[in-house]
Amino acid sequence: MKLTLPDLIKESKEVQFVSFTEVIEKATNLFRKKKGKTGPLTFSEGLVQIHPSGEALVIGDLHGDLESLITILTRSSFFRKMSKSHNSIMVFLGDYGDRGKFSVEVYYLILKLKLCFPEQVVLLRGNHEGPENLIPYPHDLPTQFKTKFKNNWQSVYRKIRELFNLLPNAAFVEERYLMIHGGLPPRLERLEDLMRANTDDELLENLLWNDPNADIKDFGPSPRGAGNLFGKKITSNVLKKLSLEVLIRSHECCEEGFKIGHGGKVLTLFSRKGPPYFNEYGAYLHLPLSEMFDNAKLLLPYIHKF
Ligand SMILES: [Mn+2]
Repeated sequence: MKLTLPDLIKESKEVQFVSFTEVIEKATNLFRKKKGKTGPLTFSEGLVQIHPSGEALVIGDLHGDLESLITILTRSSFFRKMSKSHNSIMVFLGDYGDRGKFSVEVYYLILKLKLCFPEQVVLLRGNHEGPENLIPYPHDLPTQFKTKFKNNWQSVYRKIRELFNLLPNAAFVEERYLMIHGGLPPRLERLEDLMRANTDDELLENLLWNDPNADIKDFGPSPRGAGNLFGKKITSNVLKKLSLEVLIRSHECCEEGFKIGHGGKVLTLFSRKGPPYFNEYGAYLHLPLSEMFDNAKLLLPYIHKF
């Protein structure tokens, strides 16, 4: 029998050590072997190419907010759309755990989605899925694992960290959008450069941690203590070099669930609500992939607040 969205939600709410471990192991195997063109996506080392046809659901930071994830999946009807058409895809922009109470459930749900629709789901790496030498603070995933899995927590934690290292760092839609969790490094000459982020600590840190800034012209240190701030000039230079039009990223809380910066060249999406943040809305993007939009302001009709 085919899994439905209500089944999947029920499973994620009931997740235990055995089912969680199993889903991590299966997803790890999938990430290890999945390379090349399958359906609407082409998977390369660290980078996913999205072909410009069909539609995408794009989701920003979730940080353990299971309720918002369920709201998005239910309202967008994308589970049904993906079951019906190969050209419907989902892109998650990273930061699935920490902060919210339901990190385990959120990881379970998104990994299970990936296993159900391996050719249609993209799970990008956020700074909360970052390398072991750059752990965000606060990182309460270990505490949540201890509470839920008791003495078994360490083995699950080891496994999920291994999986984090396999998540792609970036995705792009030909001639249109670059999708990453944080932001742009100052020098990026071609899309292929994104594939070496796993062997380049500085590049990876920039991709996962950077934020766009309206006041800074060029590039400068971030108050986060990791990554940098990048200005409008960097955005326009890098996008031009990559022949892309708009950067779609998450990583920052937005009062309205989204914000547009750098003259419409950067769209930030934030898809969770509740403490420790104070945003009134979360938002997601329902993106028609074949249409050409060269400015995030043109994407406004496709942004859904909840
Ligand atoms: Mn982040």
